[in-house]
Amino acid sequence: MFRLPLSCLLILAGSATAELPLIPRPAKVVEKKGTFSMTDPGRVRIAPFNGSAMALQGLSAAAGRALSEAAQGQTPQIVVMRDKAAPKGEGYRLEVDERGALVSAADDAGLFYGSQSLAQLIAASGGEGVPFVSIEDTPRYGWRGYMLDEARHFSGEAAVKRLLDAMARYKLNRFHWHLTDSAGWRIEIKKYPKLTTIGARGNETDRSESAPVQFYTQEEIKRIVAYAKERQITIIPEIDMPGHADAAVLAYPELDGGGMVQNGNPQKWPHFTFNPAKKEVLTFLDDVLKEVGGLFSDAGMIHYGGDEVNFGWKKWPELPEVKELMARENLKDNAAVEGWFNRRMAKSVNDLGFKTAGWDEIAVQGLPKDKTVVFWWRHDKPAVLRQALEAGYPVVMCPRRPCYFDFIQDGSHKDGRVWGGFNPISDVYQFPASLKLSEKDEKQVLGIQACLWTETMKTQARRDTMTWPRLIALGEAGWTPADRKDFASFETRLPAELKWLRAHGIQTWDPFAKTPEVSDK
Ligand code: TNX
Repeated sequence: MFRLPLSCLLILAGSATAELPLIPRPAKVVEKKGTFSMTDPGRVRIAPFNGSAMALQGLSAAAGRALSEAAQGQTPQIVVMRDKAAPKGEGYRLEVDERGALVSAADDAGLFYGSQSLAQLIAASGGEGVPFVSIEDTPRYGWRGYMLDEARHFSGEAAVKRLLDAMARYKLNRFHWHLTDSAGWRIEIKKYPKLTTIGARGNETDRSESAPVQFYTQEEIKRIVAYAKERQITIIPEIDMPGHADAAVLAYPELDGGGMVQNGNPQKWPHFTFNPAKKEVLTFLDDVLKEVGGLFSDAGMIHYGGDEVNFGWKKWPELPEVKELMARENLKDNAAVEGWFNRRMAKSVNDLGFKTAGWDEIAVQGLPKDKTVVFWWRHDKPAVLRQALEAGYPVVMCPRRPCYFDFIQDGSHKDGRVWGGFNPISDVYQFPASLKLSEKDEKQVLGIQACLWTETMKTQARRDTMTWPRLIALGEAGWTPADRKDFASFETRLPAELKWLRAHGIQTWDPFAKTPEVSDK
């Protein structure tokens, strides 16, 4: 199909030895004798897709020079093409032989990931030529995610874009954006300007009047969503309700669910809910969801939180609106009110054309199975996961252990959570083997996700070093089939990635050199 000029440099190498420098490790690899090197002018032919510019850029960066599109009649050395017969569902085939490299895939993500793998091989070849190889690769899970809490401490556009670049490199495809919480409201809502003029002021560690407001304008959000899409990453926005609501209540005190804003200061859990029964609250949330839906129209779902309410805040029945609701709907207690609120807001989300995503508390609220996604986070409650699966919900698994990256990653670290243990990179890598999921369970598991909660993370350096390199391990755990995972092999491929991260302005903790932890204390 494509031929190389005779001038093409071919080096016949001995039998392949070291493992290919690919992270995540592909599903199937057959190495062959020989290597291929690009010759000038390094012509490529890339099928048009959303991300083809990124693919060309990635290959050029790997080759260390600008590669150019082959004109008609010219023979390309790299071809990236659509092929219905190639692996489906984000998969790709990559063949490298004496003619050059051929990436074929059935969808955009596959074309992108195949190009990424080739770029990694070219970059690592260091002028020695890319080994002849035949790769067939498809991901284990369709959901390979990372959640960033921007409410407690704000990262901002530049850091988020760097993060998205790195996520794409490790074939992570879902960015769960925790945009609201008690410490700050970080998304502009045109209808309610005080959410950002007041609600976006300060953060978890600075509540002073002089603290800056930090939030994303709708223009910035659109830009970031498009940036992610080019990298095959879907962004799922989270607007947390009915709890974690103090920033919104600070801006609009009439939304208060029980006197939790005191002296202008939001209180901590459990004093942090919207009034779940007040008409103005429901209208407000409907309006917010409408604007959010418009900004994230490709997200497929809106995450509405739902966490940490009923088991903490007991004063709802004292609110007149809740009293009236309980009488009208025959709701006997707090939990029943929470259920009513969940169903009411899920309907709004569904009516906007989105599925409802929520933390695992929502699994008992009687929401429709086909329109709801449950995020299992309470690692100490395996029964909750079981029950969500048995009820038929699709599940994203992000249990605190080992998926919460506000937990420390090394025994020598002091700043960060520990709960019957911590989250070393090896545990992240092995996840979810310890859960012993059946084949039937696996069908309902959408995938896995890491979550970075930022209460204790004031600086980008700390957020980076809590995230990396564990997120690389999560990437491989989410992509590579269970029988191809091998931590020892992963460790041999990791050092090159620490270098890549640093070269791209991202700090990382070094598990080999055991660099000191970056603490904000
Ligand atoms: C629990 S996870 C929370 C977050 C905290 C986190 C700290 C979840 C659904 N709620 O609000 O930041 O623990 O680890």
